[in-house]
Amino acid sequence: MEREKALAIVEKQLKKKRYEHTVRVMETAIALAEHYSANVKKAEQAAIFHDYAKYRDIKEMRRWVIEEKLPQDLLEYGDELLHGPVGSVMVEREVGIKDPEVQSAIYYHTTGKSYMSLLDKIIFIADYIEPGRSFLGVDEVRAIVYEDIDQACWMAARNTVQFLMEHEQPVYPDTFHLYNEGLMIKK
Ligand code: DGI
Ligand code: FE
Ligand code: FE
Ligand code: FE
Repeated sequence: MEREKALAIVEKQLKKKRYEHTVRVMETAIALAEHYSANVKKAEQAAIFHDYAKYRDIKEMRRWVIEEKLPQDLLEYGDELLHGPVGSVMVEREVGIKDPEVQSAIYYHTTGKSYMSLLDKIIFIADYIEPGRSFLGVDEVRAIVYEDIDQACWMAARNTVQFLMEHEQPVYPDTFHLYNEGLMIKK
């Protein structure tokens, strides 16, 4: 699908601020894909659609989780986690995007997971470091992402776990798995 056509489709789904975020995630993901020799067109498409479901009705998303037989524990960790997994199915049903690599990157962009593909990592970290983000510690991640994308993803997971725990929010197991994986590789 043409970039302009894809952007026009998501623009209808998103508020202005979120659409602008999406364009920055796209630019960041393309730069990372070029740097790491990933599939640039898939990175572009996954980035454009990563937040496709962000503003869908929560009840509707919960229904998709049940009817599409997504992991039912998604219903217990806070509604912010729904838009990735549900979005990965919605883009197939509503837009016709049927590409397991692209859909996986959309699926895991919020939580990450262990054993991410290169495309999963690019979308996960592009969403975290795009220039509009100001998370505590994000500059440290930006400084390393072109040298070591695994370390960058690990730092993002660590920062997110820390943030969620400080606010006594539940941490989804996939996010912990990404955090633990980084420590085990570093031995
Ligand atoms: O959709 P975006 O705002 O662009 O970014 P995102 O998809 O990374 O979503 C960020 C939100 O997700 C933020 O409110 C924190 C939340 N989040 C990320 N990881 C976890 C999480 N929430 C829970 N409960 N558990 C997690 O592991
Ligand atoms: Fe998101
Ligand atoms: Fe994120
Ligand atoms: Fe996003």
